[in-house]
Amino acid sequence: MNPSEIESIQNSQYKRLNIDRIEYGTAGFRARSEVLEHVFYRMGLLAVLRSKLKNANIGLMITASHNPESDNGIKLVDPHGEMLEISWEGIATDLANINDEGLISLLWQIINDNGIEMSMPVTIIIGRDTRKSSPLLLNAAISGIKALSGNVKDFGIITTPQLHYLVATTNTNADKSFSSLESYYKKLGNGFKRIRGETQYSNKYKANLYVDAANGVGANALKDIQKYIDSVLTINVFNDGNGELNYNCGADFVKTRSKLPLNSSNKPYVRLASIDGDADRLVYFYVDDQNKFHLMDGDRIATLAAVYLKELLEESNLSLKLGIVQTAYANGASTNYILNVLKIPVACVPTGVKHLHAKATEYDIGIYFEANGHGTVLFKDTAIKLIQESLTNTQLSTSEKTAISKIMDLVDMINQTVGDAISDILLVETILRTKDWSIVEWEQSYTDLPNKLLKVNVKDRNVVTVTDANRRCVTPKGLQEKINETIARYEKGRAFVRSSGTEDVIRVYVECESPSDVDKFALEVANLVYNFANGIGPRPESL
Ligand code: 16G
Ligand code: ZN
Repeated sequence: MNPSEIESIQNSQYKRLNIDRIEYGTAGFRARSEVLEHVFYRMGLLAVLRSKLKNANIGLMITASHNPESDNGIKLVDPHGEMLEISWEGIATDLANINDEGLISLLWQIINDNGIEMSMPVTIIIGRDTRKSSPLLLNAAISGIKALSGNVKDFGIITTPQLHYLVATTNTNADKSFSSLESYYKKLGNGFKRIRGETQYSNKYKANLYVDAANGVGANALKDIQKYIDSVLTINVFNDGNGELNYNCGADFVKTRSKLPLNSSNKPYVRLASIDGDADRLVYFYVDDQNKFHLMDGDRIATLAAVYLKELLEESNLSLKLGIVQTAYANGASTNYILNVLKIPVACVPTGVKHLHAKATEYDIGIYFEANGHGTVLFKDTAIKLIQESLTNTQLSTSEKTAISKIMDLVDMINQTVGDAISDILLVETILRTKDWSIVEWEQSYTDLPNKLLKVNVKDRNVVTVTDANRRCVTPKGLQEKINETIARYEKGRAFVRSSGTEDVIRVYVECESPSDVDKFALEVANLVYNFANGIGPRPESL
C-alpha cells in the first residue's frame, strides 16, 4: 500500500460500528442493513487484495437472498465464478471485525502472508439485488475498492447467478473485455430454442408457466429472457416487484411453509414456480382438485435432470460418467430413486453451495441440487471437448448425433458457475416438453417421505458440532446417541441436527414412513437438542 492509500483508509468515513462479531457465513455476510457499511467498505478493500493475488477480476455481490428486505449482505466471487475459497472466509471475518486502529496492520498482514503484488491494476465486478439499502452500501464497497486504487465495473441490479457468470466469462475472454448481460441471455436462450428441435408435444405439456419472482431482481431477468426465447415458452411473472421483497412469497417461503405464495393462482394442476430474492433458487408446485399443495423441490429438479441426461448419454453412446450430489436434507425417497431406479451414483456433502459444487466437479457430468432449490449441472472441460469432437464424427448414427447435439445445447443453456433459477427453469421446461409431461407425471416418479424441519433457539449455537456431511453430531456429548435411540423407534426414520450458517438457531430435520408420526418425531429430536444444548425461549412443545 502506498502512503496515499494508507491515508485514504485511515481517513475513511466508514468507521467500525460497535456491533457483535459478524461472520462470513455459508454465503457471505448477512445482517440488518444499517450495521453493514463498514463491512462493505472492508470487503471492497479485500476484493482488491484478492484480485491482485489472483491476477483476475473478482466479483462482489450485494444481496441477502431470501432474507427480509431489511437485511442485506455481501459475498466475494472468485475468478471462475465460484464462491470465495474457504481459506479466505476467515480472513474476511477477521477484516470485518478488526477495530479501526488495527485495520492497516491487518491489511499488511494479509498482503505479506499471501505475497500479494500491490502494483498490479485490478477491476472488481459488482452486482446488487433490488434492496433499498443497496445503493448506500454499494458506495461503501466502491469507496473501499478505490481506497486501494482498484477499478470498478458496476453491472447495477442483476441476479446473483448473472454476477457469477459475468465474473467467470470476463476472466476467460481472450481480450479481457467485459462480458455483457446480452451474451448471457443469448447463450441460455439460444440453447433453449435449439434443443427444442422438431419435438412435438401435444397433450400434457403446456408451454405456459407462472413464476413468483419474490418481488426481487429475478422479475427483470425473467422478463428479459422472454425476449430471447420467443414464444417457445410464455413466462407469466407475478410478485414482480410491486409488493415487499420475499414477504410471503419466493422459493424459500414456498419450500419451508409448503404453501402457495401471495397472489398465486390456485387453479388445479396449473404449473407454477417460485424463485428467491436474488434468483438462485427455484421450486415448482401446483394444487390438485382437492386444493392440496404439491411441491417439486430441488431433489425433484435433480432427478428430472438425471433422467434426461441418462437417456441422452445412452442414446449418444458417449462414455461419460454421470453423478449426483445432494445434502442430508435431500428426501430419502429421492436418494433411493436415484440409486435403485436410475442407478446413478450419489454423493452427500455438507450444506452450502460451495460443498456441492466442489464435489460435482469430480464427475464428467455432475448434477447438484439442495432440496431448497439451489443447483445446477456441471460439465467437465474434458467432457465438453469429447462432446464437441463427437459432433464432427462422421461415423455416428443420426440418433447418436441428435443426442450429442442436444447435450451440447444443454451445455449452453445451463449456467455452470452456480445454481441459476432462470437457467434451471429452461432446463426443467425443456425436459417436461420433451417428455410431454405435465407436472403431475413429473411428480409420479417417486413419493416423498413425510418430513419436518424445525428450529431450536439455544444460548450458543456453536455448541452443536457435526461431522459426516452434517449427518452426525459430535458435540454436545451424548446427543447423537439419544437421537439414534429416537430414530430407531420410527419406520424409515432419519434425523439430523446442525447449527444454521445463516441464522442464530439449531436446525432439526426428520423424516419417516408414517405421516402421522412425523410431528411427534420432530418434537422429540428438537427437545433433545433443547436439553443438551442449553435451549432458550419456549421449549419446542408444539409445532
Ligand atoms: C445459504 C447457502 C445455501 C444453504 C443455506 C443454508 C449459498 C449460496 N447459499 O443460503 O446453499 O442451503 O445457506 O442455510 O451457499 P442454513 O445454514 O441457515 O440452514
Ligand atoms: Zn438466493
